[in-house]
Amino acid sequence: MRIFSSKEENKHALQKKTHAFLSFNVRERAERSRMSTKPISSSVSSSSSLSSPTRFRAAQRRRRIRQHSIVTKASSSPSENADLVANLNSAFSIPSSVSFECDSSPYVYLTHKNGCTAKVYLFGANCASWTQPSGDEVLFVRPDAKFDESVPIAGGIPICFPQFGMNGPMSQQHGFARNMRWEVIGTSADVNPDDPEPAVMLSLKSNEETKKMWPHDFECTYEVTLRRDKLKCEFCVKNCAEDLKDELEFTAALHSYIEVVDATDSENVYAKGNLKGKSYMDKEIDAKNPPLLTYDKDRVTFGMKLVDSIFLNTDSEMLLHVGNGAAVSVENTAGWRDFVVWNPHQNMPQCYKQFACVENACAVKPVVLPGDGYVWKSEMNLTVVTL
Ligand code: TA6
Repeated sequence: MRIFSSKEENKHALQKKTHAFLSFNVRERAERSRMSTKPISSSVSSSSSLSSPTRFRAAQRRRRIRQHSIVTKASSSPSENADLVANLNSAFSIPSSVSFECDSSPYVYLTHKNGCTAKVYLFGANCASWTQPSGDEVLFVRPDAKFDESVPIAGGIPICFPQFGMNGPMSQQHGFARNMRWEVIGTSADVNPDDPEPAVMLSLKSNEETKKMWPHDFECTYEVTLRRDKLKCEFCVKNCAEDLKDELEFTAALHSYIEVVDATDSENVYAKGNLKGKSYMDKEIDAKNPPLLTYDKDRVTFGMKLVDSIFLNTDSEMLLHVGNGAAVSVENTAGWRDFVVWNPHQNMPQCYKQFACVENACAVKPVVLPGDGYVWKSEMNLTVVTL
């Protein structure tokens, strides 16, 4: 299923040393201020487009960031986790907006003034919960999910990188990013008290372990921002090779699990987009060599059989109607190309009625990223829409 693309085709999502990749600038500043316990001024880009220097400086003044660098160790003991959480709180917590806690595994808890919350585990940088002001959960975690860091968290928003499914050189389905502990490199909250927008930035850098599986120098950053009405997920990959010609090639996805009332209720639960006449790969027919077909409807329903489709080069938004008069908009605001829609049907009889995955992805054609500081940026926004 590997299809190679030229540099030219990926150009729109690649940028070099630009303000659109401020997560990396933040990281660099964090390294310079290592061990400082004082918050320092900085900025995180919230825009998918390039900012002019003036706009950039204005954004810097508006936002406050706490940053630092604390190296974390996967599968730590409960006391090590408790120490880590204490250190993370002293370095990164922001009263009423950002705190660190631990159940079986450490996570950051974001709270918006309007009552929304999000919970992002360091393991896999998985945003496993996003609640509305009403307390309603938007995401779904499977009943078989483990939080002991022995396997990827089965639910929430796992990050598939550096390959989606088996589309890449690795034997590990969906790559290793969802199966490693990420490092916290910064938190922020807007100083405007009416619109605090708490955010956390995490990083995963190549190391000995990743190089055994994928022999490349890279750094990923993932920034989750809790907006008044949106969950913004910005995933970036930097090629750390010195040579421009030393390209990174990867496939990736944000594998969003979204809760629905009853997936078998096809009148009220379905994924809708501008799909009619579009190309898609149907993994239900053949998971290893999915046929390339043309979709003849504008919606995907569930409940009859396994649904596992990759819609190629799609429009930027799909709506998942969840069955209670609301829909979740899954919007690609930068970088992604495809949408994956998945419901396991009887492969998961205990939970398939309760969720569907609608995923922003570069699932088929790999991103090709030159070396010498080039960065690929993607951004997904989830919004609950009342119909
Ligand atoms: O995104 C859909 C998919 O690739 C399916 O093919 C299915 O395997 C699913 O992901 C779940 O994968 P996982 O390894 O998390 O069980």
